[in-house]
Amino acid sequence: MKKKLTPKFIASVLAGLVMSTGVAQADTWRYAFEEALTDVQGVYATKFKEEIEKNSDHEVELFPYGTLGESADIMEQTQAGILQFVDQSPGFTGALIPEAQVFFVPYLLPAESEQLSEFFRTSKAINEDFKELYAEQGLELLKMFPEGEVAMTTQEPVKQPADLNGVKFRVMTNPLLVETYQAFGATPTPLPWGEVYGGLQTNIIQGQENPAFWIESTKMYEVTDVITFAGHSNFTTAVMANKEFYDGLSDADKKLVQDASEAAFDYIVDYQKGLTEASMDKIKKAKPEMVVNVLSEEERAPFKAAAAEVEKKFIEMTGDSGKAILEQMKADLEAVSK
Ligand code: 6CS
Repeated sequence: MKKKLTPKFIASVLAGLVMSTGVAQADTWRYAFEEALTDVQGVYATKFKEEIEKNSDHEVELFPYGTLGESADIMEQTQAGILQFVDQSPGFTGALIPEAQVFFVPYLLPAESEQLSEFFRTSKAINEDFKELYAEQGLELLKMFPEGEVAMTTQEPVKQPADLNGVKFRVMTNPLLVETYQAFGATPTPLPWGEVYGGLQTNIIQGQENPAFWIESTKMYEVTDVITFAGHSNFTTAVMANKEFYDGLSDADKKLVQDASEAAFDYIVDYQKGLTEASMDKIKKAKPEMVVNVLSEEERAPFKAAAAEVEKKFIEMTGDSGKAILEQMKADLEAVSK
């Protein structure tokens, strides 16, 4: 995970890829993601690969984080057709598709996991409206799925927004997350993933947010003292294909890709049962002095109040299109809450 991504290293990997296209079978599909093979995105990708290879002659080559660059790089490579599949989280897609920032309106998504997976499975906003927006960027959206409740990691306890005053808080590179953490009282600092551990270690930043499995697997707990669950967000990610590549597939291959995406979705929902608890247990074992706070309803109230302001900003940033997606999402959420 900590391999240095020098321009020379990236160039050599890309050169290798370009060269290999001449000799590799046209059927080898390349799929990059933002995490390690054993993290949630990697487990999803592995299941997708297994399904494709079990049901066809195609091969899927997986490129975890650290092999091809940052999230922005793998998106660029997919849009350019160097990669066929990419997993990029909306946290990084905001510049390309501003509406994808809707996932950062705090307290929008339900905390309850069955309800949440049902929402992703059935939502019109996710499965139809976002599909169109991604298509406009040359991307075939295959699946969006949740990766777990997001927790804040800091050096001091956070019980109220005022506790975040003066805290340089890393967020993924999207403008709405900056608004969210401003509304929460912090000083938001957008950074790509590769700069987070070092930034915390050297005190350039003092806080960040991520799901428990990621705080554990990337050893971020080593450079943090307090973990706070405020229930404000669930980490959402998205898997897509280069649209030109996808459109060029036979109907049978399109079905193969869709079926593999469905199977991987079901698998990853199941895989995540108990993952937050298991990850927190590992963190507490590795660092017994870690302070873990789950905010009460009363403590959450001022964070919830800030959500209205962020929602307003989202609509200002995205106009009618964003407003329509937000309304559709609320209707879809209402439908699964019954
Ligand atoms: O915070 C981030 O940047 C990273 N977090 C997760 C859970 N996955 C990938 C992403 O790069």
